[in-house]
Amino acid sequence: MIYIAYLAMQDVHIMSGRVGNTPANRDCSAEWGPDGRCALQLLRPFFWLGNETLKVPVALFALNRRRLCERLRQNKDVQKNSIVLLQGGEETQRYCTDTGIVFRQESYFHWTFGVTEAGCFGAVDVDTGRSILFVPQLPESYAVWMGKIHPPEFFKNKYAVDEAHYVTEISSVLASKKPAVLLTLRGVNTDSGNVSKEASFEGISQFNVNNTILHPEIAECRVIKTDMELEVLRYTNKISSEAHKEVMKAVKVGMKEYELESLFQHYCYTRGGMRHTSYTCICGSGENSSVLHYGHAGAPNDKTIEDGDLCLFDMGGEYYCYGSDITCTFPANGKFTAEQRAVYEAVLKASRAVMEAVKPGVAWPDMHRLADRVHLEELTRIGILKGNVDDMVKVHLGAIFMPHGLGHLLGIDVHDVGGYPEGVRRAEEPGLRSLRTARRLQPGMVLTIEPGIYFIQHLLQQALHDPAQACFINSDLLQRFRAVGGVRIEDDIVVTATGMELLTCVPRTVEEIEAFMAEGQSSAKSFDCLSSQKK
Ligand SMILES: [Mn+2]
Repeated sequence: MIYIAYLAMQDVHIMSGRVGNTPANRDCSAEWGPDGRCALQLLRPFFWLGNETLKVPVALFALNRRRLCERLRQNKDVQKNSIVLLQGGEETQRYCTDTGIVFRQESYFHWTFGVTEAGCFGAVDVDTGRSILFVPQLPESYAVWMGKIHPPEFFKNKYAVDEAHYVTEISSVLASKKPAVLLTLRGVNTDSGNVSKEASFEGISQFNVNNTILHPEIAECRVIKTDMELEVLRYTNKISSEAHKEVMKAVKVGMKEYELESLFQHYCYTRGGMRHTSYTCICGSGENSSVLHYGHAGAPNDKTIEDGDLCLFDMGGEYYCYGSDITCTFPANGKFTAEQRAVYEAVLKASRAVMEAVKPGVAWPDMHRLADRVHLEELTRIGILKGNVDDMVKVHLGAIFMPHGLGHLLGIDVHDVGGYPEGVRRAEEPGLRSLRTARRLQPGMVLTIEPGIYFIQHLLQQALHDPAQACFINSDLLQRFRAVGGVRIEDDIVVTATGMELLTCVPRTVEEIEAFMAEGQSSAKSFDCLSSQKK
Protein backbone atom coordinates (compact mmCIF):
# COMPACT_ATOMS: atom_id res chain seq x y z
CA MET A 1 0.00 0.00 0.00
CA ILE A 2 2.82 2.36 0.82
CA TYR A 3 4.00 2.10 -2.76
CA ILE A 4 1.05 3.98 -4.12
CA ALA A 5 2.68 7.37 -3.59
CA TYR A 6 5.24 6.54 -6.24
CA LEU A 7 2.79 5.71 -9.00
CA ALA A 8 2.34 8.09 -11.84
CA MET A 9 -1.17 6.90 -12.59
CA GLN A 10 -1.65 8.99 -15.67
CA ASP A 11 1.23 7.12 -17.33
CA VAL A 12 -0.07 3.71 -16.55
CA HIS A 13 -1.84 1.77 -19.23
CA ILE A 14 -3.84 -0.73 -17.31
CA MET A 15 -3.86 -4.04 -19.06
CA SER A 16 -5.65 -7.27 -18.36
CA GLY A 17 -2.39 -9.17 -18.36
CA ARG A 18 1.30 -8.77 -18.61
CA VAL A 19 2.48 -6.76 -21.54
CA GLY A 20 5.32 -8.11 -23.60
CA ASN A 21 8.80 -6.99 -22.75
CA THR A 22 10.06 -3.93 -24.53
CA PRO A 23 13.66 -2.86 -24.22
CA ALA A 24 12.96 0.55 -22.69
CA ASN A 25 13.09 1.06 -18.96
CA ARG A 26 10.04 3.31 -18.98
CA ASP A 27 7.52 1.04 -20.65
CA CYS A 28 4.13 0.26 -19.27
CA SER A 29 3.93 -3.41 -18.44
CA ALA A 30 1.21 -3.36 -15.88
CA GLU A 31 -0.39 -6.08 -13.87
CA TRP A 32 -2.89 -6.08 -11.03
CA GLY A 33 -2.76 -8.63 -8.25
CA PRO A 34 -5.88 -10.45 -7.12
CA ASP A 35 -6.35 -8.00 -4.25
CA GLY A 36 -6.26 -5.01 -6.56
CA ARG A 37 -2.72 -4.12 -5.61
CA CYS A 38 -0.37 -3.44 -8.42
CA ALA A 39 2.63 -5.53 -9.21
CA LEU A 40 6.09 -4.03 -8.99
CA GLN A 41 6.27 -3.65 -12.76
CA LEU A 42 3.87 -0.77 -12.43
CA LEU A 43 6.32 1.31 -10.46
CA ARG A 44 8.44 3.33 -12.81
CA PRO A 45 11.12 4.07 -13.58
CA PHE A 46 12.94 0.84 -12.98
CA PHE A 47 16.27 -0.87 -13.43
CA TRP A 48 16.06 -3.66 -15.97
CA LEU A 49 18.51 -5.54 -18.20
CA GLY A 50 15.90 -6.87 -20.59
CA ASN A 51 15.02 -10.44 -21.51
CA GLU A 52 13.93 -12.41 -18.46
CA THR A 53 15.86 -10.29 -15.97
CA LEU A 54 14.10 -8.66 -13.04
CA LYS A 55 12.62 -5.19 -13.21
CA VAL A 56 13.53 -3.35 -10.04
CA PRO A 57 11.54 -0.16 -9.46
CA VAL A 58 13.69 2.74 -8.25
CA ALA A 59 10.78 3.32 -5.83
CA LEU A 60 12.69 0.71 -3.80
CA PHE A 61 15.23 3.42 -2.98
CA ALA A 62 12.61 6.11 -2.35
CA LEU A 63 11.18 3.82 0.32
CA ASN A 64 14.66 3.22 1.76
CA ARG A 65 15.21 6.98 1.99
CA ARG A 66 11.85 7.44 3.64
CA ARG A 67 12.59 4.73 6.21
CA LEU A 68 15.95 6.37 6.92
CA CYS A 69 14.39 9.82 7.42
CA GLU A 70 11.70 8.40 9.71
CA ARG A 71 14.37 6.75 11.83
CA LEU A 72 16.53 9.86 11.96
CA ARG A 73 13.57 12.06 12.95
CA GLN A 74 13.05 9.80 15.97
CA ASN A 75 16.66 10.29 17.04
CA LYS A 76 16.78 13.10 19.61
CA ASP A 77 20.33 13.99 18.55
CA VAL A 78 19.16 14.91 15.06
CA GLN A 79 18.45 18.65 14.78
CA LYS A 80 15.71 20.16 12.67
CA ASN A 81 16.81 20.89 9.12
CA SER A 82 19.48 18.19 8.91
CA ILE A 83 20.63 16.86 5.57
CA VAL A 84 22.10 13.40 4.97
CA LEU A 85 25.04 13.54 2.59
CA LEU A 86 26.54 10.43 1.02
CA GLN A 87 29.37 10.08 -1.46
CA GLY A 88 29.10 7.32 -4.05
CA GLY A 89 31.91 5.09 -5.25
CA GLU A 90 34.57 6.21 -7.69
CA GLU A 91 36.03 4.50 -10.75
CA THR A 92 39.41 2.90 -10.20
CA GLN A 93 42.16 1.69 -12.47
CA ARG A 94 44.61 -1.19 -12.29
CA TYR A 95 47.47 0.17 -10.24
CA CYS A 96 49.30 2.90 -12.18
CA THR A 97 47.70 2.06 -15.51
CA ASP A 98 44.72 3.56 -17.31
CA THR A 99 42.92 0.20 -17.49
CA GLY A 100 39.56 0.61 -15.83
CA ILE A 101 38.12 -1.87 -13.33
CA VAL A 102 34.41 -2.62 -13.80
CA PHE A 103 32.63 -0.26 -11.43
CA ARG A 104 30.35 -1.47 -8.65
CA GLN A 105 28.53 1.11 -6.56
CA GLU A 106 29.38 1.65 -2.88
CA SER A 107 26.78 -0.26 -0.87
CA TYR A 108 25.33 2.48 1.37
CA PHE A 109 25.04 4.77 -1.65
CA HIS A 110 23.34 2.04 -3.62
CA TRP A 111 20.89 1.34 -0.79
CA THR A 112 19.93 5.00 -0.69
CA PHE A 113 19.85 5.98 -4.37
CA GLY A 114 20.23 2.90 -6.61
CA VAL A 115 22.56 4.88 -8.86
CA THR A 116 24.83 2.76 -11.06
CA GLU A 117 27.18 5.56 -12.18
CA ALA A 118 30.45 6.47 -10.47
CA GLY A 119 31.52 9.81 -9.03
CA CYS A 120 28.15 10.95 -7.60
CA PHE A 121 26.98 12.46 -4.34
CA GLY A 122 23.48 12.27 -2.91
CA ALA A 123 21.64 14.28 -0.28
CA VAL A 124 18.38 13.72 1.57
CA ASP A 125 16.56 16.38 3.59
CA VAL A 126 15.62 14.57 6.80
CA ASP A 127 12.53 16.71 7.56
CA THR A 128 10.96 16.67 4.10
CA GLY A 129 12.53 13.57 2.54
CA ARG A 130 13.51 15.58 -0.54
CA SER A 131 16.36 13.93 -2.44
CA ILE A 132 19.12 15.58 -4.43
CA LEU A 133 21.56 13.80 -6.70
CA PHE A 134 24.88 15.33 -7.76
CA VAL A 135 26.43 13.88 -10.91
CA PRO A 136 29.90 14.53 -12.32
CA GLN A 137 30.21 17.12 -15.10
CA LEU A 138 31.96 15.04 -17.71
CA PRO A 139 34.60 16.41 -20.09
CA GLU A 140 33.83 16.69 -23.81
CA SER A 141 36.27 13.87 -24.52
CA TYR A 142 33.86 11.60 -22.67
CA ALA A 143 31.47 11.91 -25.61
CA VAL A 144 34.18 10.52 -27.88
CA TRP A 145 35.49 7.71 -25.72
CA MET A 146 32.59 6.77 -23.48
CA GLY A 147 29.43 7.92 -25.20
CA LYS A 148 26.62 10.41 -24.83
CA ILE A 149 26.85 12.91 -22.00
CA HIS A 150 23.56 13.28 -20.16
CA PRO A 151 22.45 16.42 -18.33
CA PRO A 152 21.43 16.31 -14.63
CA GLU A 153 17.77 16.30 -15.69
CA PHE A 154 18.32 12.86 -17.27
CA PHE A 155 19.49 11.42 -13.94
CA LYS A 156 16.67 13.16 -12.07
CA ASN A 157 14.23 11.18 -14.21
CA LYS A 158 16.25 7.97 -14.29
CA TYR A 159 16.42 7.70 -10.52
CA ALA A 160 13.23 9.59 -9.63
CA VAL A 161 14.95 12.04 -7.28
CA ASP A 162 13.58 15.51 -6.55
CA GLU A 163 16.58 17.46 -7.85
CA ALA A 164 19.77 16.77 -9.77
CA HIS A 165 22.80 19.01 -10.17
CA TYR A 166 26.47 18.75 -11.06
CA VAL A 167 28.93 17.74 -8.34
CA THR A 168 30.69 21.07 -8.93
CA GLU A 169 27.55 22.82 -7.64
CA ILE A 170 27.31 20.79 -4.44
CA SER A 171 28.60 23.52 -2.16
CA SER A 172 26.27 26.23 -3.46
CA VAL A 173 23.21 23.98 -3.74
CA LEU A 174 23.60 22.70 -0.17
CA ALA A 175 24.31 26.21 1.13
CA SER A 176 21.05 27.40 -0.45
CA LYS A 177 19.18 24.84 1.71
CA LYS A 178 20.71 26.39 4.84
CA PRO A 179 21.06 23.07 6.66
CA ALA A 180 21.61 23.08 10.43
CA VAL A 181 23.91 20.10 9.99
CA LEU A 182 25.17 17.70 7.32
CA LEU A 183 25.01 14.08 8.46
CA THR A 184 27.89 12.19 6.86
CA LEU A 185 28.70 8.49 7.05
CA ARG A 186 31.59 7.36 9.17
CA GLY A 187 31.64 4.02 10.94
CA VAL A 188 33.41 0.69 11.20
CA ASN A 189 32.27 -2.33 9.21
CA THR A 190 32.18 -5.03 11.90
CA ASP A 191 33.23 -7.78 9.47
CA SER A 192 36.23 -6.14 7.85
CA GLY A 193 37.19 -3.60 10.50
CA ASN A 194 37.39 -1.02 7.70
CA VAL A 195 35.90 2.45 8.03
CA SER A 196 33.28 3.67 5.55
CA LYS A 197 34.26 6.50 3.22
CA GLU A 198 32.87 9.76 4.53
CA ALA A 199 31.55 12.32 2.03
CA SER A 200 33.92 15.18 1.38
CA PHE A 201 33.91 18.05 -1.11
CA GLU A 202 35.57 21.41 -1.56
CA GLY A 203 33.78 23.87 0.68
CA ILE A 204 32.44 21.36 3.23
CA SER A 205 34.25 23.28 5.98
CA GLN A 206 31.63 26.05 5.77
CA PHE A 207 28.98 23.55 6.98
CA ASN A 208 28.26 22.10 10.39
CA VAL A 209 29.03 18.38 9.94
CA ASN A 210 28.16 15.43 12.18
CA ASN A 211 29.74 12.11 11.17
CA THR A 212 28.64 9.87 14.04
CA ILE A 213 24.83 9.85 14.01
CA LEU A 214 24.17 8.47 10.53
CA HIS A 215 26.17 5.23 10.45
CA PRO A 216 24.36 3.17 13.13
CA GLU A 217 20.96 4.42 11.92
CA ILE A 218 21.42 3.60 8.25
CA ALA A 219 23.05 0.26 9.08
CA GLU A 220 20.00 -0.57 11.21
CA CYS A 221 17.71 0.26 8.28
CA ARG A 222 19.70 -2.07 6.03
CA VAL A 223 19.27 -4.99 8.46
CA ILE A 224 15.52 -5.20 7.78
CA LYS A 225 14.63 -5.75 4.12
CA THR A 226 11.54 -4.25 2.52
CA ASP A 227 9.21 -6.30 0.31
CA MET A 228 10.77 -4.71 -2.77
CA GLU A 229 14.25 -5.67 -1.60
CA LEU A 230 13.06 -9.21 -0.86
CA GLU A 231 11.82 -9.49 -4.46
CA VAL A 232 15.36 -8.76 -5.65
CA LEU A 233 16.89 -11.24 -3.21
CA ARG A 234 14.39 -13.90 -4.32
CA TYR A 235 15.56 -13.25 -7.87
CA THR A 236 19.28 -13.42 -7.09
CA ASN A 237 18.63 -16.69 -5.29
CA LYS A 238 16.55 -18.09 -8.12
CA ILE A 239 19.18 -17.37 -10.76
CA SER A 240 22.07 -18.52 -8.57
CA SER A 241 20.21 -21.72 -7.65
CA GLU A 242 19.67 -22.44 -11.35
CA ALA A 243 23.34 -21.74 -12.02
CA HIS A 244 24.39 -24.19 -9.28
CA LYS A 245 22.15 -26.82 -10.89
CA GLU A 246 23.79 -26.19 -14.28
CA VAL A 247 27.14 -26.79 -12.61
CA MET A 248 25.95 -30.02 -10.97
CA LYS A 249 24.70 -31.28 -14.33
CA ALA A 250 27.93 -30.38 -16.12
CA VAL A 251 30.58 -31.53 -13.66
CA LYS A 252 32.75 -34.42 -14.83
CA VAL A 253 35.79 -36.11 -13.42
CA GLY A 254 38.86 -34.69 -15.19
CA MET A 255 37.54 -31.15 -15.42
CA LYS A 256 39.29 -28.23 -13.79
CA GLU A 257 37.55 -26.56 -10.87
CA TYR A 258 37.66 -23.24 -12.72
CA GLU A 259 35.60 -24.64 -15.58
CA LEU A 260 32.69 -24.88 -13.16
CA GLU A 261 33.39 -21.42 -11.76
CA SER A 262 33.24 -20.17 -15.33
CA LEU A 263 29.99 -22.00 -16.06
CA PHE A 264 28.37 -20.56 -12.94
CA GLN A 265 29.38 -17.04 -13.88
CA HIS A 266 28.29 -17.53 -17.47
CA TYR A 267 24.84 -18.73 -16.46
CA CYS A 268 24.38 -15.91 -13.94
CA TYR A 269 25.37 -13.26 -16.44
CA THR A 270 23.79 -14.57 -19.61
CA ARG A 271 20.50 -15.57 -18.01
CA GLY A 272 20.33 -13.30 -15.01
CA GLY A 273 22.11 -10.11 -16.06
CA MET A 274 24.55 -10.61 -13.21
CA ARG A 275 27.81 -8.99 -14.20
CA HIS A 276 29.22 -9.45 -10.72
CA THR A 277 29.26 -12.29 -8.25
CA SER A 278 28.74 -11.39 -4.59
CA TYR A 279 32.19 -12.77 -3.71
CA THR A 280 35.03 -14.79 -5.22
CA CYS A 281 33.76 -18.22 -6.25
CA ILE A 282 34.90 -21.07 -4.00
CA CYS A 283 35.15 -24.26 -6.09
CA GLY A 284 37.00 -26.73 -3.93
CA SER A 285 37.24 -30.43 -4.81
CA GLY A 286 38.80 -33.25 -2.82
CA GLU A 287 40.87 -31.92 0.05
CA ASN A 288 40.27 -28.35 -1.14
CA SER A 289 36.69 -28.70 0.10
CA SER A 290 38.12 -28.30 3.60
CA VAL A 291 39.66 -24.90 2.76
CA LEU A 292 36.98 -22.45 3.90
CA HIS A 293 37.84 -19.62 1.52
CA TYR A 294 39.51 -21.57 -1.29
CA GLY A 295 39.52 -19.92 -4.72
CA HIS A 296 41.70 -16.90 -3.91
CA ALA A 297 44.64 -15.88 -6.09
CA GLY A 298 47.00 -18.23 -4.27
CA ALA A 299 44.66 -21.21 -4.86
CA PRO A 300 42.58 -20.12 -7.86
CA ASN A 301 40.22 -23.10 -8.34
CA ASP A 302 42.91 -24.76 -10.46
CA LYS A 303 42.89 -28.38 -9.30
CA THR A 304 41.75 -31.18 -11.60
CA ILE A 305 38.61 -32.82 -10.23
CA GLU A 306 39.23 -36.48 -9.55
CA ASP A 307 37.08 -39.57 -9.27
CA GLY A 308 35.87 -39.89 -5.68
CA ASP A 309 36.24 -36.18 -4.94
CA LEU A 310 33.56 -34.28 -3.12
CA CYS A 311 32.94 -30.85 -4.66
CA LEU A 312 32.17 -27.95 -2.33
CA PHE A 313 31.05 -25.03 -4.49
CA ASP A 314 30.19 -21.78 -2.73
CA MET A 315 29.03 -19.22 -5.30
CA GLY A 316 26.47 -16.44 -5.52
CA GLY A 317 25.42 -14.04 -8.25
CA GLU A 318 24.72 -10.34 -7.70
CA TYR A 319 22.03 -8.32 -9.51
CA TYR A 320 21.79 -4.54 -9.21
CA CYS A 321 24.11 -4.83 -6.19
CA TYR A 322 21.90 -7.31 -4.32
CA GLY A 323 23.67 -10.57 -3.56
CA SER A 324 23.19 -14.25 -2.88
CA ASP A 325 25.37 -16.81 -1.12
CA ILE A 326 24.80 -20.50 -1.82
CA THR A 327 26.91 -23.59 -1.22
CA CYS A 328 26.29 -26.99 -2.76
CA THR A 329 28.36 -30.02 -1.84
CA PHE A 330 28.14 -33.10 -4.07
CA PRO A 331 30.25 -36.00 -5.34
CA ALA A 332 32.07 -35.29 -8.60
CA ASN A 333 31.12 -38.69 -10.01
CA GLY A 334 27.48 -38.39 -8.97
CA LYS A 335 27.51 -41.03 -6.23
CA PHE A 336 28.31 -40.40 -2.54
CA THR A 337 30.66 -42.83 -0.79
CA ALA A 338 29.43 -44.15 2.57
CA GLU A 339 31.72 -41.75 4.43
CA GLN A 340 30.73 -38.76 2.30
CA ARG A 341 27.07 -39.59 2.73
CA ALA A 342 27.35 -39.91 6.53
CA VAL A 343 29.03 -36.52 6.88
CA TYR A 344 26.72 -34.87 4.34
CA GLU A 345 23.61 -36.09 6.12
CA ALA A 346 24.94 -34.90 9.48
CA VAL A 347 25.32 -31.38 8.06
CA LEU A 348 21.92 -31.53 6.36
CA LYS A 349 20.35 -32.54 9.66
CA ALA A 350 21.90 -29.50 11.34
CA SER A 351 20.70 -27.23 8.52
CA ARG A 352 17.14 -28.50 8.76
CA ALA A 353 17.13 -28.37 12.57
CA VAL A 354 18.07 -24.68 12.39
CA MET A 355 15.42 -24.00 9.75
CA GLU A 356 12.80 -25.59 12.01
CA ALA A 357 13.87 -23.40 14.92
CA VAL A 358 14.29 -20.04 13.16
CA LYS A 359 11.64 -17.45 14.03
CA PRO A 360 11.50 -13.91 15.41
CA GLY A 361 13.01 -13.52 18.87
CA VAL A 362 15.50 -16.37 18.53
CA ALA A 363 19.11 -15.41 19.30
CA TRP A 364 21.42 -16.25 16.39
CA PRO A 365 24.22 -17.65 18.61
CA ASP A 366 21.67 -20.19 19.90
CA MET A 367 21.15 -21.35 16.31
CA HIS A 368 24.91 -21.79 15.99
CA ARG A 369 24.91 -23.83 19.21
CA LEU A 370 22.03 -25.94 17.88
CA ALA A 371 23.90 -26.76 14.66
CA ASP A 372 27.05 -27.55 16.63
CA ARG A 373 25.14 -29.93 18.88
CA VAL A 374 23.56 -31.77 15.94
CA HIS A 375 27.03 -32.13 14.39
CA LEU A 376 28.47 -33.57 17.61
CA GLU A 377 25.52 -35.97 18.04
CA GLU A 378 25.82 -37.16 14.45
CA LEU A 379 29.62 -37.51 14.57
CA THR A 380 29.10 -39.62 17.71
CA ARG A 381 26.50 -41.74 15.95
CA ILE A 382 28.93 -42.24 13.05
CA GLY A 383 31.61 -43.21 15.57
CA ILE A 384 34.20 -40.52 14.86
CA LEU A 385 33.46 -39.10 18.33
CA LYS A 386 32.74 -40.98 21.53
CA GLY A 387 31.44 -39.87 24.91
CA ASN A 388 28.95 -37.37 26.26
CA VAL A 389 27.91 -34.58 23.91
CA ASP A 390 27.42 -32.06 26.75
CA ASP A 391 31.03 -32.64 27.77
CA MET A 392 32.16 -32.15 24.16
CA VAL A 393 30.32 -28.82 24.07
CA LYS A 394 32.18 -27.71 27.22
CA VAL A 395 35.56 -28.12 25.46
CA HIS A 396 34.28 -26.49 22.23
CA LEU A 397 34.84 -29.64 20.17
CA GLY A 398 32.26 -28.47 17.63
CA ALA A 399 34.52 -25.63 16.52
CA ILE A 400 37.17 -28.16 15.43
CA PHE A 401 34.74 -29.39 12.78
CA MET A 402 32.91 -26.08 12.11
CA PRO A 403 35.36 -23.26 12.86
CA HIS A 404 33.21 -20.63 11.11
CA GLY A 405 29.91 -19.09 12.15
CA LEU A 406 26.57 -20.68 11.25
CA GLY A 407 25.59 -17.82 8.98
CA HIS A 408 25.41 -14.10 8.47
CA LEU A 409 23.18 -11.27 7.33
CA LEU A 410 22.90 -10.98 3.55
CA GLY A 411 21.81 -8.08 1.36
CA ILE A 412 23.68 -5.57 -0.74
CA ASP A 413 26.85 -6.91 0.85
CA VAL A 414 27.28 -10.66 1.08
CA HIS A 415 28.31 -10.16 4.71
CA ASP A 416 25.71 -7.49 5.21
CA VAL A 417 26.11 -4.65 7.68
CA GLY A 418 24.62 -4.24 11.14
CA GLY A 419 25.68 -7.55 12.67
CA TYR A 420 26.99 -6.01 15.88
CA PRO A 421 25.16 -2.80 16.77
CA GLU A 422 25.95 -1.11 20.06
CA GLY A 423 24.92 -3.41 22.89
CA VAL A 424 25.30 -6.68 20.95
CA ARG A 425 28.49 -8.39 22.10
CA ARG A 426 30.71 -10.78 20.19
CA ALA A 427 31.24 -14.06 22.05
CA GLU A 428 34.77 -15.16 22.80
CA GLU A 429 34.44 -18.93 22.45
CA PRO A 430 35.83 -20.73 19.38
CA GLY A 431 33.25 -20.96 16.60
CA LEU A 432 30.81 -18.48 18.16
CA ARG A 433 33.39 -15.70 17.94
CA SER A 434 33.40 -16.15 14.17
CA LEU A 435 29.70 -15.27 13.93
CA ARG A 436 29.15 -12.09 11.92
CA THR A 437 26.09 -11.28 13.96
CA ALA A 438 24.86 -12.16 17.44
CA ARG A 439 21.48 -10.48 17.09
CA ARG A 440 18.02 -11.74 17.89
CA LEU A 441 16.07 -12.48 14.73
CA GLN A 442 13.41 -10.09 13.47
CA PRO A 443 10.99 -10.41 10.54
CA GLY A 444 12.58 -9.08 7.36
CA MET A 445 16.13 -10.11 8.23
CA VAL A 446 17.83 -12.11 5.48
CA LEU A 447 20.49 -14.57 6.58
CA THR A 448 22.49 -17.51 5.36
CA ILE A 449 22.22 -20.84 7.13
CA GLU A 450 25.47 -22.59 6.36
CA PRO A 451 26.49 -25.37 8.71
CA GLY A 452 29.54 -27.38 7.71
CA ILE A 453 31.72 -30.23 8.89
CA TYR A 454 35.33 -30.12 7.73
CA PHE A 455 38.34 -32.30 8.31
CA ILE A 456 40.94 -29.56 8.51
CA GLN A 457 44.37 -31.08 9.18
CA HIS A 458 45.59 -28.10 11.19
CA LEU A 459 42.64 -28.15 13.59
CA LEU A 460 42.49 -31.95 13.89
CA GLN A 461 46.18 -32.06 14.81
CA GLN A 462 45.53 -29.40 17.40
CA ALA A 463 42.59 -31.37 18.87
CA LEU A 464 44.52 -34.65 18.90
CA HIS A 465 47.30 -32.95 20.87
CA ASP A 466 44.87 -31.50 23.41
CA PRO A 467 43.98 -34.22 25.94
CA ALA A 468 40.73 -32.40 26.82
CA GLN A 469 39.52 -32.84 23.23
CA ALA A 470 41.49 -35.91 22.09
CA CYS A 471 39.69 -38.12 24.61
CA PHE A 472 36.48 -37.80 22.55
CA ILE A 473 38.05 -38.66 19.21
CA ASN A 474 38.25 -42.12 17.66
CA SER A 475 41.42 -41.39 15.72
CA ASP A 476 41.36 -44.59 13.64
CA LEU A 477 37.91 -43.84 12.28
CA LEU A 478 38.77 -40.16 11.92
CA GLN A 479 41.64 -41.19 9.67
CA ARG A 480 39.18 -42.88 7.30
CA PHE A 481 37.03 -39.75 7.09
CA ARG A 482 39.80 -37.25 6.45
CA ALA A 483 39.58 -37.90 2.72
CA VAL A 484 36.02 -36.53 2.73
CA GLY A 485 37.54 -33.05 3.02
CA GLY A 486 34.57 -30.93 3.96
CA VAL A 487 30.83 -30.48 3.55
CA ARG A 488 28.99 -27.19 3.68
CA ILE A 489 25.30 -26.68 2.93
CA GLU A 490 24.38 -23.03 2.57
CA ASP A 491 20.92 -21.60 1.98
CA ASP A 492 19.58 -18.05 2.13
CA ILE A 493 16.44 -17.37 4.16
CA VAL A 494 14.13 -14.52 5.19
CA VAL A 495 12.82 -14.42 8.73
CA THR A 496 9.01 -14.12 8.59
CA ALA A 497 6.44 -13.37 11.31
CA THR A 498 6.05 -17.07 12.11
CA GLY A 499 9.29 -18.70 10.94
CA MET A 500 11.22 -18.36 7.72
CA GLU A 501 11.04 -18.42 3.95
CA LEU A 502 13.66 -20.43 2.08
CA LEU A 503 15.00 -18.47 -0.89
CA THR A 504 17.46 -21.03 -2.21
CA CYS A 505 16.23 -23.94 -4.28
CA VAL A 506 18.71 -26.65 -5.21
CA PRO A 507 18.76 -30.44 -4.76
CA ARG A 508 19.63 -31.01 -1.10
CA THR A 509 19.07 -34.58 0.06
CA VAL A 510 21.51 -37.29 -1.02
CA GLU A 511 18.73 -38.87 -3.06
CA GLU A 512 17.82 -35.58 -4.77
CA ILE A 513 21.45 -34.87 -5.62
CA GLU A 514 22.22 -38.33 -6.96
CA ALA A 515 19.01 -38.43 -9.01
CA PHE A 516 19.56 -34.94 -10.35
CA MET A 517 23.16 -35.61 -11.31
CA ALA A 518 22.21 -38.91 -12.98
CA GLU A 519 19.56 -37.06 -15.03
CA GLY A 520 22.06 -34.34 -15.79
CA GLN A 521 24.48 -36.83 -17.32
CA SER A 522 21.80 -38.19 -19.65
CA SER A 523 19.04 -35.70 -20.46
CA ALA A 524 18.11 -32.52 -18.66
CA LYS A 525 14.98 -33.31 -16.68
CA SER A 526 14.57 -30.50 -14.25
CA PHE A 527 14.60 -30.73 -10.48
CA ASP A 528 11.21 -29.87 -8.96
CA CYS A 529 11.67 -27.12 -6.41
CA LEU A 530 8.20 -27.15 -4.94
CA SER A 531 7.94 -30.85 -4.26
CA SER A 532 11.41 -30.76 -2.69
CA GLN A 533 10.47 -27.98 -0.29
CA LYS A 534 7.29 -29.79 0.77
CA LYS A 535 9.38 -32.70 2.07
MN1 LIG B 1 28.06 -17.35 3.45
